[in-house]
Amino acid sequence: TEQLNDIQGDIWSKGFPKNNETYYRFQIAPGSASTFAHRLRKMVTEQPSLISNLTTVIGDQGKITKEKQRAKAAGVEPETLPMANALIAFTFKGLQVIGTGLSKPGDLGLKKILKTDPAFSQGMGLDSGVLSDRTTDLDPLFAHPDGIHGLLKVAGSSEDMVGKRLKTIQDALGWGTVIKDVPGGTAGRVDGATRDKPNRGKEHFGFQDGISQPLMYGIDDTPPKPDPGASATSTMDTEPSILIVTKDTHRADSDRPVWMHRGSFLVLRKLEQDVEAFHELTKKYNAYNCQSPDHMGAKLMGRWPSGAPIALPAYHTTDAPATDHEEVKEMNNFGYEKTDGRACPFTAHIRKTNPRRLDEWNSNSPDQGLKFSKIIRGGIPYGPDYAVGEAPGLKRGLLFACYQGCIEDGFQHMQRDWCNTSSFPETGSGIDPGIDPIVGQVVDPTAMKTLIAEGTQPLLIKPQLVTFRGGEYFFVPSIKALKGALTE
Ligand code: N7H
Repeated sequence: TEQLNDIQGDIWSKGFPKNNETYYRFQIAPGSASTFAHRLRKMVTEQPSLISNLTTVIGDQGKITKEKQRAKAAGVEPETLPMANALIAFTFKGLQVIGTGLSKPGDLGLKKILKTDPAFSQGMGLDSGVLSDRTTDLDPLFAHPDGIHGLLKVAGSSEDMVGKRLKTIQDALGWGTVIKDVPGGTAGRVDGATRDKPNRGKEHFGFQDGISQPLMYGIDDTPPKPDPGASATSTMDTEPSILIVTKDTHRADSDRPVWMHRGSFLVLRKLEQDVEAFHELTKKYNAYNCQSPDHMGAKLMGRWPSGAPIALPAYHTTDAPATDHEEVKEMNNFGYEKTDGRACPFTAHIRKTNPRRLDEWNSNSPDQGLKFSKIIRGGIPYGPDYAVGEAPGLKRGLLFACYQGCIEDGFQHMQRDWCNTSSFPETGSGIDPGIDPIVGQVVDPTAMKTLIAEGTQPLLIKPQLVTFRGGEYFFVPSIKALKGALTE
């Protein structure tokens, strides 16, 4: 319980009723670092419910489950319970500013962080070369030369609940004087919302999202951790230290200050989706051994729009998404044969980002990413739904957010070495499978190729389906650090 009370709740808010969400980016005003620290400590100590922890989020989930049961028994639609959860996170720049306001400057151990967490320390902008990210036409709030110091991520059951919680926290921290919106015209915010029924839970390409998440020993309903040397039973089972910073870590060179324990790194990316291009592409299904546009879409994604994995042929292809816990668990209980790309292409988005090869996962495979490249995803769509013949200029996409215990092993490894790398995963035939058709980013657009079916030509993805519009790396400290190391 002590641990759950100390970890910020949004990190593991599976099932939270997230209808709306805002990402508010702020700077600490010049000369205000110590006032900021004082206000933050006071807020977290005196109003502990404003920044959620895992216990509060799990409690909220319990209330929702009860409401669903009540509604089911009464044969009515469940009511949307008014709720919000908020998280606070900082960039490395933000930590540097906070460090100047502490009673003993230098205590944050920033030099150790620089060494252990280089991607976080330099920020996503300077990581663009590594990630093959474009650097033009970015959301100005991410591209501001003075950068971002902090982030408030607020999710809730309605726009109103989110707005109120954000305003309460902003005021407690000294909005306008102590903290300032990152300049850029939209009050520092970028907002997302789940799509309306019948597309609720689906992202803009029309696929159910949020199905597959790693399961943490001791926190999730997982089988007990196997004895040392014994094999794990599922590629979804995960050591908490892969997702949350703890004192035990697999990285021999890790030298993080103790205040970072029970925190996690948050990767935020605004990813624009070209829905029309996706539909145009899947019309070419005939040339790629697919039976229909839907079938080709499923091959690109690795799941049907319902969320059913195409690697499990017994599964239905209907549009009814998995709803209960057991169904979702079943949809994740599968693996891929190492050299077989027939049922599911090697480059399908969910195979590129989670190769699910238990044999190698349990061994000392040279790609240790199979074990350590895990992320908890918590994104939300933004922008209006796509409509055929719509006015030009409308933009939409995914506010992609993920948590991990180390950015180099988590998101960065996944994006660079898996999604953007044509030779991954190994096919056994000597043929490169290609780039992740959904989220792959490449500098040379003619390289944006992906192999859907053996015996066919690689498919050229043009235009790119998902375009990077800016993002940042953050650290989400423990509640204890918010009350102590970061604010004393
Ligand atoms: Fe992906 N999509 O909605 O089309 N993703 N993703 N993602 N993604 C997944 O299994 C999508 C992105 C992962 O365990 C599903 O929950 C879109 C990035 C991982 O089997 C769908 C974008 C990265 C998984 C999408 C986007 C990842 C996953 C299936 C951008 C990391 C779990 C639903 C606009 C670099 C894989 C599900 C597993 C699943 C979509 C981005 C990673 C439908 C549209 C940038 C690890």
